[in-house]
Amino acid sequence: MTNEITKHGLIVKAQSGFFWVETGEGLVICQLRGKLKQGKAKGDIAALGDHVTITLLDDGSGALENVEERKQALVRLDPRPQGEYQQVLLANADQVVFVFACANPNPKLRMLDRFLVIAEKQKIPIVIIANKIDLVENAKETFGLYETIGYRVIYTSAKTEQGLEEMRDVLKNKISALAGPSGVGKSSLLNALQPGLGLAVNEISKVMNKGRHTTVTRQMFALEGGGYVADTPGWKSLALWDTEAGEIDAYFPELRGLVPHCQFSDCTHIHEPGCAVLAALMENKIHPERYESYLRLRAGQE
Ligand SMILES: Nc1nc2c(ncn2[C@@H]2O[C@H](COP(=O)(O)OP(=O)(O)OP(=O)(O)O)[C@@H](O)[C@H]2O)c(=O)[nH]1
Ligand SMILES: [Mg+2]
Ligand SMILES: [Zn+2]
Repeated sequence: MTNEITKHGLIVKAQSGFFWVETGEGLVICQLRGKLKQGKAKGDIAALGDHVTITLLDDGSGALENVEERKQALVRLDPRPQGEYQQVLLANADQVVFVFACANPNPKLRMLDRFLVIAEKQKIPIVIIANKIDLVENAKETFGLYETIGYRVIYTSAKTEQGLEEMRDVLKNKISALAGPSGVGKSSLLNALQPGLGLAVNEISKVMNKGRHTTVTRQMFALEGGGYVADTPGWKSLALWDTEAGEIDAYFPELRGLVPHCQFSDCTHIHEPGCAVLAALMENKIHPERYESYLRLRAGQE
């Protein structure tokens, strides 16, 4: 080869050792350069959302030369015979967007609280979408709680198109991981924002849900206004690995400010005297359901 051309890019799709890299001048399909594969990998060396350097090969494909350090990553632990392996669902997400429905299906707030803790631990900014507001009288009754804690909640209806401008605004020029239970309207919302987008996302997640041994495609989709959304199914199976009971309180925004005021530095906030969390609970400054979620996550349930 005479003069090698190197380019920077973003991995927008990953499947079976192939990486689709958006260079700004089109997509290049790449494979890992041999040197990157050396040693026993404990996790994905390259993944969806990674910023990379590639060299263009004569046949139009590319070699992945270097992977930039990740800002953070959504990671799932995969137990394998050779030892635990860290699968990267998405690297460098600017935010995670949790979609829940106000009704049909009823919002599973225990699940939302669990998702929130996982995202807090991974230090990924969070947006909550309360969809299907057309089905209830007052969506704030259910989701307003999360606003008081400090989370951004966007109230939407894919049906009446309420809240779509705000959603579009929040997604613009960012890489967003989208997650939420089945049937809450994720695809409908994306389709309402940009026709065809939700359908594309759905196709991928169907493939991913078939089982662990089928081909896994991870992909993010370009938004017309700039930015990407990536469907990240499988949050339900994202264990709170590597998390100790004693750190869970730090992932509840309304608890973490109180912890320094507890009498004991290793307070579990369950039974101790002089506990600032229990005091706040008594004064209705902490929502009992959130406290229940804290107890459950602490106990490793759910
Ligand atoms: N009334 C009402 N129905 C909605 C709304 N958004 C979606 N739906 C309906 O809810 C059902 C599920 O919507 P989907 O968009 O397929 O949900 P999803 O989250 O993509 O589900 P999965 O792909 O299974 O994860 C469909 O029948 C939609 O028409 C809404 O804002 N209001
Ligand atoms: Mg869908
Ligand atoms: Zn305490």
